[in-house]
Amino acid sequence: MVDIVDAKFVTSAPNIAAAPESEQQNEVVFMARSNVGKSSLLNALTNHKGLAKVSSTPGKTRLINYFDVVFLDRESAFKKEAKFVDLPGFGYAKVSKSIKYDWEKNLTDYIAQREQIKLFIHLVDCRHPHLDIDTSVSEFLLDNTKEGQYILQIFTKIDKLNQKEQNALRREFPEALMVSSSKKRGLSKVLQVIYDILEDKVEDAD
Ligand SMILES: Nc1nc2c(ncn2[C@@H]2O[C@H](COP(=O)(O)OP(=O)(O)O)[C@@H](O)[C@H]2O)c(=O)[nH]1
Ligand SMILES: [Mg+2]
Repeated sequence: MVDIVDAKFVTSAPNIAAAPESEQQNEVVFMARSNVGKSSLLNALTNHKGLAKVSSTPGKTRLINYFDVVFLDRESAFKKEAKFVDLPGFGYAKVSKSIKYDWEKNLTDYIAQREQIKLFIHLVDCRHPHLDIDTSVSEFLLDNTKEGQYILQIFTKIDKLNQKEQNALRREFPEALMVSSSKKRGLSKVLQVIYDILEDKVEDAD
């Protein structure tokens, strides 16, 4: 079992040029449309209620926020440092031909160029699994991830679906994980998967 035993805000940056210097490829990027539950998940995973402010005004923050986190593997007592990176929410502009027009250039540059990223976590509201903007993001990620980088899709707010609906979603997206931050479901699985990827304990790199 893996826990996060320490988490603290480090800094904010408006773009990749201002991102913190680092020699390690240990960044986990969280991306989602506004209001999908990104801040709530960051708080739940780190067990830190105020870490990412759960904003009542979606889309307000346009900065990339960095958090230092420490994982603890309870079996081996091994500690692993990583950075959680909270990207600004997307999806307010109209979806157009290319993601570059409906999503900020800063973000696409960041995703395509920031070599310290190990894992992209794409959060999707379980009630809206087929929005164009999320499909664009998935395609953009598949096109832009480099060797050694991983993509993980996570459905949020799973407490909003009944068991039958959850099963159908699982069948359609067998590789995705499902969480409820409010009901604290699926969180330890997410932590384990992130940890294993950071530790290169997974086989299927894409
Ligand atoms: N039912 C339910 N609501 C959630 C969950 N996670 C977040 N929310 C709610 O969704 C809204 C947006 O959450 P927030 O974390 O601020 O989303 P963000 O804009 O992606 O950072 C808030 O009203 C949260 O209380 C969840 O797991 N279940
Ligand atoms: Mg937020």
